[in-house]
Amino acid sequence: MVASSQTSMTIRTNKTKATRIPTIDLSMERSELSKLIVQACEEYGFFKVVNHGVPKNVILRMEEEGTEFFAKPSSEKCQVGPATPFGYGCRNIGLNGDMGNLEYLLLHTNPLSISQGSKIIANDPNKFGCAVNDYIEAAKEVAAEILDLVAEGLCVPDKFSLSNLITDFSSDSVFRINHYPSLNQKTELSKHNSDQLDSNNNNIGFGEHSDPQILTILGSNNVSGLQISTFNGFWIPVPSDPDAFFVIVGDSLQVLTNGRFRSVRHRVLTNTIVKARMSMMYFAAAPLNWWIKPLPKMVTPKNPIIYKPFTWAQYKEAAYSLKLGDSRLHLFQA
Ligand code: GA4
Repeated sequence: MVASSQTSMTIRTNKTKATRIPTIDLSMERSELSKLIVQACEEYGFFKVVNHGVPKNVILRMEEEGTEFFAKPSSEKCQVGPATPFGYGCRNIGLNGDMGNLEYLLLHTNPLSISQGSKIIANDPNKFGCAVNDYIEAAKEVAAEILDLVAEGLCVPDKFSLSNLITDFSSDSVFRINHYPSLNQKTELSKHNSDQLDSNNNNIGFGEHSDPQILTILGSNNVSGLQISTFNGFWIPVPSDPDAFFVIVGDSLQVLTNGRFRSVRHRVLTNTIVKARMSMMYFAAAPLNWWIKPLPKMVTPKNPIIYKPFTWAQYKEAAYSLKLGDSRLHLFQA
């Protein structure tokens, strides 16, 4: 395993490294689990979970709905867009000109938005809405369980202080389905636009960034493409596993742990895709007007507070005013 280096400046290279990413078996004994999760969050800000308990049919139904939607003609899909930020998006990411070789659906997780969105997204809105709600509920449970284990592992006195942020009915969590067409598929995407390449001629599906939220639960079909950056600047390709979830530490969890965990930069490369990659992500966030600040337990004379408190709405506004790959946390340094 690569030990994390605690240097404040990371020189990011384009070197990739075949490294086994941490895999956490959620059926293990609790005290052991919480230790392993804390260690994975510290070393990588990323891990894979197996035996998560989410029924296969919840995942398959969501995947089927995604496949059905993305197979529609472009003219129909575009009626659900543009994504500003919610709705159908094709190549455009966010509001400041970022682009990727993908199309996506971005939805707020509040049940009313899902039911309204379903009406314009799907031929059978009820079936689509149920699939999305079931997937979101399952992913939320996994995220809350992981946050409880994190709190235990960090010896935080209130075991629910992290999970409460994301389980509140007014949480601002979002759900996203990304569809990366195969490179040999002549799709609407590649007909009209040139591919997004970086300086190393990498075909960029989704550019390098960190997630602003607390935790992301990512599921995908059996097509790889995701890479994570180690804290000392290597890219690690993450082999796909449709039976697992991948957990991504977001900026907000970095703040809540006062920098003990760091959000992981990640990207999707579409260089070798022969079949379309589809990923489904639940971005667990706090309610808009709730404060994000280091947990008291994480602040000690040896580890003085490094972030100013901010509301989730303030952080989100900062994220949306910047480019995808920009770092944002420095704006909130104490
Ligand atoms: C990254 C994580 C989530 O996909 C997302 C993205 C959002 C968007 O696509 O609309 C952002 C991006 C994400 C971070 C910076 C801003 C906002 C695009 C962008 C340029 C939905 C999110 O919450 O932040």
